[in-house]
Amino acid sequence: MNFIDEVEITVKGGDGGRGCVSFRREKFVPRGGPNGGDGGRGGNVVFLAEERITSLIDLRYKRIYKGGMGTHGQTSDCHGKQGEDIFIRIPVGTIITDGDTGELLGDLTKDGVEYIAMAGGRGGRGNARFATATNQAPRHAQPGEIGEERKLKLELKLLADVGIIGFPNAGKSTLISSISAAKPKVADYPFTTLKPHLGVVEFGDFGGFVIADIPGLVEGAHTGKGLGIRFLKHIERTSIFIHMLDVSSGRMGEPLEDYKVIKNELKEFNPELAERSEVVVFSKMDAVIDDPEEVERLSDLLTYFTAQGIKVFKISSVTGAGLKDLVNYVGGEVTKAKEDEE
Ligand SMILES: Nc1nc2c(ncn2[C@@H]2O[C@H](COP(=O)(O)OP(=O)(O)OP(=O)(O)O)[C@@H](O)[C@H]2O)c(=O)[nH]1
Ligand SMILES: [Mg+2]
Repeated sequence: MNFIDEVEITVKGGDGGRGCVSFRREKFVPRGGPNGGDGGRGGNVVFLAEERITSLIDLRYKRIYKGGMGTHGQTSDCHGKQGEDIFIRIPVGTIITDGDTGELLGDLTKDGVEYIAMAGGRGGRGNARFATATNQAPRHAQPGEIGEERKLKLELKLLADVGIIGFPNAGKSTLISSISAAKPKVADYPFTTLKPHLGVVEFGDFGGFVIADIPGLVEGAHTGKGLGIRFLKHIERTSIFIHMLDVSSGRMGEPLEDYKVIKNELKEFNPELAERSEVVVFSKMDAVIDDPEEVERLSDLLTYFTAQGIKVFKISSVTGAGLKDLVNYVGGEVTKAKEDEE
């Protein structure tokens, strides 16, 4: 699978170049002073967050990143050149922690943001720097500082405003492909979606909101069943969930059971997620047959949620019914959440 959201790597600052020992030797100047230049600083290892990078996959294949070495100082007060900085391109939303202590070092949440993970070693000073009144001909210079090394853990947590959750086959990917330009695979079997997808939904005048479709959850997901819950972290940063329930006639099992199972899986993963604001979506309304029993079934279901103050939207991604209302409501909630943040 080409979606990797956790890697461990080692970064090492470039070694500093060594300082030079040398003396001026010119015709008719019998005892020239020291003129050894400083060594160059070692290169830094720098992370660069870029929107077009969507996974940490590239870091899977290369585990050690080292800044370039500074060149040595030279005679005639020539300083060494600075070592080359190494840039590691990572997705926006990557969290960097110390691999040994777990200390949080950086959270790169904006496109174009840089983070210096390890600075290069200093260049050694050349002997020209050591001349004093009492020692006009110093015969020593400093070695360059060796670049420091550090283990880092990188973890990608996608940045989305809205997360779509639900059982496999509930119609999550169909919804995101109906309201955004994202085109994840849609198919009539569970676990079609194997990695998170992001889509931008046009809304209001702030450039829309970002919605995330993640693989379906099943009972026991927190113990690793199905695709497990490792994708849940990608909706941890959203402000609202769209909880999708397949309400079509003739489906296997009960929508309400699905709902409760997923709530429980969320709680097992992170109790805070089970408390996050959500709207419930009755999906596949076009596939509900017109029959009094079915009408009653849906109205009971609706009553259950409204009694708890949970807003319900009835939609069909196939006919487009209800999509506008859903987008308007969710967009409004996202806008409010953003204003609260500011
Ligand atoms: N009739 C009808 N079928 C739908 C609708 N939305 C989705 N489907 C169908 O339901 C099936 C599953 O849809 P997906 O969007 O792949 O479901 P998913 O929730 O993303 O599934 P996973 O990725 O496996 O978790 C597909 O055959 C869709 O065509 C709808 O509004 N009406
Ligand atoms: Mg899907």
